[in-house]
Amino acid sequence: MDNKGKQLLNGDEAVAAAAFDAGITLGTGYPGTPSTEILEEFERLGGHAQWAPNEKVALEVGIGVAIAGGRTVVTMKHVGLNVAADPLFTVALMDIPGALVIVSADDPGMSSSQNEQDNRRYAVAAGVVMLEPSDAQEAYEFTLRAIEIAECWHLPVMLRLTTRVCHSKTLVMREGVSVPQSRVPEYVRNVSRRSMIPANARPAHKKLRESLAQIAQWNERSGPTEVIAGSGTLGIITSGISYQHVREAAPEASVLKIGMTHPLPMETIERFAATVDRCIAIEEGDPYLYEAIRTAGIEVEDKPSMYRFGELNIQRVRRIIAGDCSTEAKPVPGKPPALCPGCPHRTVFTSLKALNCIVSGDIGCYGLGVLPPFEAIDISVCMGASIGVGLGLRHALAEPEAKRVISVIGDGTFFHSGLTGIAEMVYNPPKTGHVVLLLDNGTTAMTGMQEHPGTGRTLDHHKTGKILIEEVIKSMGIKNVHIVDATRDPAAFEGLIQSSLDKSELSVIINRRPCLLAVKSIKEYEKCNEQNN
Ligand SMILES: Cc1ncc(C[n+]2csc(CCOP(=O)(O)OP(=O)(O)O)c2C)c(N)n1
Ligand code: SF4
Repeated sequence: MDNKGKQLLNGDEAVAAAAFDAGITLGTGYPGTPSTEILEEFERLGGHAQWAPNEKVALEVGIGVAIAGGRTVVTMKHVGLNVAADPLFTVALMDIPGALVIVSADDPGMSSSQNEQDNRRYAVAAGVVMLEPSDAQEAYEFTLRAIEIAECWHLPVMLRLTTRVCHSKTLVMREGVSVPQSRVPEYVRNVSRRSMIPANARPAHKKLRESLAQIAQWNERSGPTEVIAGSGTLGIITSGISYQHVREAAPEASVLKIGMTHPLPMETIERFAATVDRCIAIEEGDPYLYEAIRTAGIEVEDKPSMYRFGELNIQRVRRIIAGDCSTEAKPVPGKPPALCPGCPHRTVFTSLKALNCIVSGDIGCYGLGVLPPFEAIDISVCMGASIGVGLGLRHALAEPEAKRVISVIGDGTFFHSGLTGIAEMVYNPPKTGHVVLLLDNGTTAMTGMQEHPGTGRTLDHHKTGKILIEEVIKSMGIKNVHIVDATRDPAAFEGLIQSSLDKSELSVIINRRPCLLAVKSIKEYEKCNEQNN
């Protein structure tokens, strides 16, 4: 396939194209809006991509590839980096000869996330280089640059995208195979830089700080920083998608666009600030640039605090420049999200509501059970939390209330981070026992029907090892394991839930019925796999 020339791509597709053009050895990650399409597109282009059970495992696999000298891109949404944070902080200290590019797709405005965290903070906290593209062309170029930087410094590089960059299309000039192909992966032993016991990690930390100081100097001289000369009265320091809004909102302003946001090119910033009468940092989310610049003793204005929340747009940038803190017009309310008609989760929430359960919920389509008409979920924190939170409630509440507590988790989320919740349940069982309701709809529906270790199919839907949820749960020591389909017999389902709640034992009820929107594709994949056997 011709991979040169101009193409209309969104940011996710552009990262995938760059990964393909750079001959990435393996793309790995975990689905999560707005990052999911990167690996799907990479695979569609002909790259080798796979879904890991969660982001931590994805990053660990990526570390292995890069230690072997290969090139890898590891993709996740912003909250996924919380899951992967443990290996992230340590791999930053290591010497990794291959290219490890970690894509964090942040979601300012929370269009499909449970929080609005700004992962630029992770780059600083972990000491990882970060590049921030402002459109799809830069998403392409910065992916290639991230590979170069990673291989030059033997360090991981983070690529921070945000929703608008991920999902907005611009023309992208693809270079074809532009970065020299990485060396053929081979294992070269370097224990002191790869085995992070304290004796090795102490000097490694010093080495990392030295490297970051050198990279900051490189960023001053050759980094992806752009100055757009304009008026001497107004200067704007910006990065990522905010740059596009700034150019439209204030075409007359002088602009400093920073492509590498960690480590920052502070001397360049100081020189720029000195050329303008008024200098403002305009950025989505946290006042990351503002705080760093002020800490360096450079005069710069922050956006008013009301603009810390949600995405920026041209109108909001105009208001920031004007210092306008009046109440903003409310966006036209869209159609509220809802479970599809015929969704297997529907009957479940009708029953839980009728039984007056205290529901410790989780993240997935079934999270919509919190909204009318069900209003059946009491708590949801993050992926996998339903079981631990439910157990905590059971430990703390008096018996009659404790026996109303049920944890509800999906099959995808179970493999992501529910397994350790079951381990906790068996290891530290509450006096009243506990009931977990596992909604097995045969897919990761919420993020667009991705495969997971329980489906028995790989990212490209080919047959692979399949983990049977019930067998795992039984082998972990749960005796009461039931497999049901609530839609077929809602009354029997309700009866089973109630009798399980009444017992002071541990029970897992697996409600197995495929996601209505996935049934057709699942049948086709299975048929195809059977024919190929
Ligand atoms: C740490 C983290 N990674 C990824 C996501 C994105 N995400 C939201 S729900 C979900 C999985 C849902 O799958 P499942 O539990 O099977 O429920 P379903 O949507 O199929 O009902 C994912 C991956 C997230 N919210 N948090
Ligand atoms: S996509 Fe599937 S799981 Fe999600 S609401 Fe629709 S039918 Fe239910």
